[in-house]
Amino acid sequence: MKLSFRWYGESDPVSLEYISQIPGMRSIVSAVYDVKPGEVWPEESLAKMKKQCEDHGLIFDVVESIPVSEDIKLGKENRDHLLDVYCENIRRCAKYGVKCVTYNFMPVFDWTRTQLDKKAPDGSTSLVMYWDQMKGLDPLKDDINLPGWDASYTRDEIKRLFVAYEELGEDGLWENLEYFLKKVIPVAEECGVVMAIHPDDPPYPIFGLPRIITCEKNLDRMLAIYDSPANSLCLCTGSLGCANFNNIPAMVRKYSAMGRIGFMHIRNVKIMEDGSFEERAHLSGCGSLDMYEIVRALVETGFDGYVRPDHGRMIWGETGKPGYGLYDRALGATYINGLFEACEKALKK
Ligand SMILES: [Mn+2]
Repeated sequence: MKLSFRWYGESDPVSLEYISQIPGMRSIVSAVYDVKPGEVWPEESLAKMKKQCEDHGLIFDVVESIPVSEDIKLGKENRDHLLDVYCENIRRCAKYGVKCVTYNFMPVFDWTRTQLDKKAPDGSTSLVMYWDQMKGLDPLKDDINLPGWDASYTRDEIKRLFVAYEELGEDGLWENLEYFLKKVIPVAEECGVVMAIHPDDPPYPIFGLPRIITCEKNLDRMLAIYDSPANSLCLCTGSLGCANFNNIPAMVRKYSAMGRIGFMHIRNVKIMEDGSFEERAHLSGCGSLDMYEIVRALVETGFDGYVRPDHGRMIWGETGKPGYGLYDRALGATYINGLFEACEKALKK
């Protein structure tokens, strides 16, 4: 496996120097943040990112994400233009050494939490989603201001999007994903890039918006649309794992054996009795997921793709971007290294 770490560019309070000090760290996962979604990424930005990483002994070879415009997801008339831009961005990333591009196909917003700094008894804070804080909220009536929601939308725009997705429904979203894949994957194949779709977070409908990258049956369907190693998964254990119906070690084993996992996001999550969930420390004992079984599944199937610790808690007084502090993600990386070393040595015996 290739150990990686997400970095938000020069505005990230976590420096490349600090990231490079994490044992075994190899790759930087980043994106171009200085243009709007739907625009072509300047080559200078990619060249600069590559150089900055190299200066710290790191490799910039994973992009997270090239965002997919709502108009592509909705199948609007201008999608062909937006897809041309999308493909051009894949080509440009490849030119600067990128091997894996992550994206998602979630309508309107990327992820849903009700609080970003929920304090645990030990004083650490993390992201949580509690159903009792979601109940009664209606995006068509209320001014919803949940963390993770794109604040650039006006209330009217949000309402229009909700209506458009209601009309589109799950079937329509599948059709538009198919259209996207059939345009994009051949380009990725041509330039040696693996496209890795991130599952919906959480993996079930929120406020009636359709969600399709949610479970084994749907992942099978997504991979079958375009049968190529370039059409792969970013298997996020925490996103799929906040629903009890997903058996994460079994899914990891299956898709890794198929050679269809380009990127692993490894983190732990605790599912509560009512389906609410809390992001927890990476250690198996801290959440609902068995991290040892997840890593064993990867090792035993010969996984050689990218791995990164995903969201961490805020600990030791650190402040910064919720989920993306240095300390707890570095602890996660070290734990992941330990699991891999143990599983690899056990396999050789
Ligand atoms: Mn993730």
